[in-house]
Amino acid sequence: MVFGRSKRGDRPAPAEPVTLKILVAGGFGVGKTTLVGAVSEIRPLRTEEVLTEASRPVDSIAGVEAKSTTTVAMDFGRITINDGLVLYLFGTPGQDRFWFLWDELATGALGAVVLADTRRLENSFAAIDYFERRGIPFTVAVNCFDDAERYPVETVREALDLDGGIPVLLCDARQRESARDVLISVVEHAMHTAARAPADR
Ligand SMILES: Nc1nc2c(ncn2[C@@H]2O[C@H](COP(=O)(O)OP(=O)(O)OP(=O)(O)O)[C@@H](O)[C@H]2O)c(=O)[nH]1
Ligand SMILES: [Mg+2]
Repeated sequence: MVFGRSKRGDRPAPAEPVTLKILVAGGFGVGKTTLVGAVSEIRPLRTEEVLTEASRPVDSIAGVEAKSTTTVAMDFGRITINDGLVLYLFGTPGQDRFWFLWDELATGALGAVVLADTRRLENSFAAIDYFERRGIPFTVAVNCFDDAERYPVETVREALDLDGGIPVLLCDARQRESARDVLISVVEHAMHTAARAPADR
């Protein structure tokens, strides 16, 4: 009996998905590790260390009293948005003393999420400044903690003195769908920014 080659062999090899690097940044204890963990389809890599008594005067955990650990290097996760697009997520450390790691983490990033907590909005300024200075497109996502007052996104935009073109969203970093929407917003915003760039020059 003669076996013919199946038709399957004639199919073009599936195209490799585009992979993009996205940073998940923001102030101390704002929910970066939580977001990466909620959305990642692989077991996220975490670099958590226990918060010590000595750090209490420096790193306020007001509003996140259940917090017992902090990220000391980075979080890493992955999410497939569709057949053609995979995002690699890099969560930054939130404590100021780990700023020296940010440049390394930001290398090659397409865009970033700046997570914000309306109870400590001022903690977002450093991350916003960082991305503005380097021209890295970012979305601001307010992580709506249960006992935090809710504000309309336009109020948050004003308080953070953000450009009209920067997306501002409300999210729940614990919810996969919500976190996914934030990441899609970053990708869309970065694409629009890249598309506009040649005309601006
Ligand atoms: N209620 C509520 N708690 C949250 C939410 N997101 C995070 N948390 C809690 O808040 C605390 C801080 O979350 P993390 O994800 O560790 O914050 P982080 O930004 O990674 O913190 P650092 O790495 O230390 O800067 C944890 O105890 C979480 O369980 C949220 O959306 N709602
Ligand atoms: Mg963390």
